[in-house]
Amino acid sequence: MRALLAAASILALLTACSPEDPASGEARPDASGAASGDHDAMDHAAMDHEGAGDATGMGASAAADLLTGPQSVTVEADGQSAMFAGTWIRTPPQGRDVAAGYLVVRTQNPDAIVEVTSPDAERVELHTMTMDDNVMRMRRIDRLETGPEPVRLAPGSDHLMIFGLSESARTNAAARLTLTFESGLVAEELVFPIEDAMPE
Ligand SMILES: [Cu+2]
Repeated sequence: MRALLAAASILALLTACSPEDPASGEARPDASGAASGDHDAMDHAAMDHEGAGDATGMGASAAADLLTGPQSVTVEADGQSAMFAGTWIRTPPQGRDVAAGYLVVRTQNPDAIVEVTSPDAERVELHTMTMDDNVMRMRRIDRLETGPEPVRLAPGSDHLMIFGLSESARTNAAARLTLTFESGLVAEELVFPIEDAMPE
């Protein structure tokens, strides 16, 4: 029964997603994933791949520029500091509350993001994307390594998956995300504007 419901919801998602997403053909539903109950991985695969082409839009130097720009946020703790910039969440399709979030992050010392929470969402997961038989697939990861080299979460690549984005966040066009690092560093309630496309 559960599998049946999952399959039904995926069909609904794909149907809802296709009209406004010309790139739908690039990410096919994963039949084997449905059998294993991995429907979360597909739920958003059906909606996030539209941005896959954006991934080449910014090089490492541009990412570094963002971190030294006026919009960057620095959080410090014992023996560690982290810088954040370029935070944004893609506006979910009409009637949906699942959205992908992006940012550039750098930590002074090697570290990893291990948990993300939000007062504006039911839950947030760390996701990555891989090519598998020429099909983009998403899967959840437990940690996202960071270090002195800027790490960029971007469409078509690693991202934050936000489930149950609140109505008030959508009304305010911003959500607050709290990122916890393995070192114990916590970045409290970073502001992620909700945008239709990657901000300039
Ligand atoms: Cu995802």
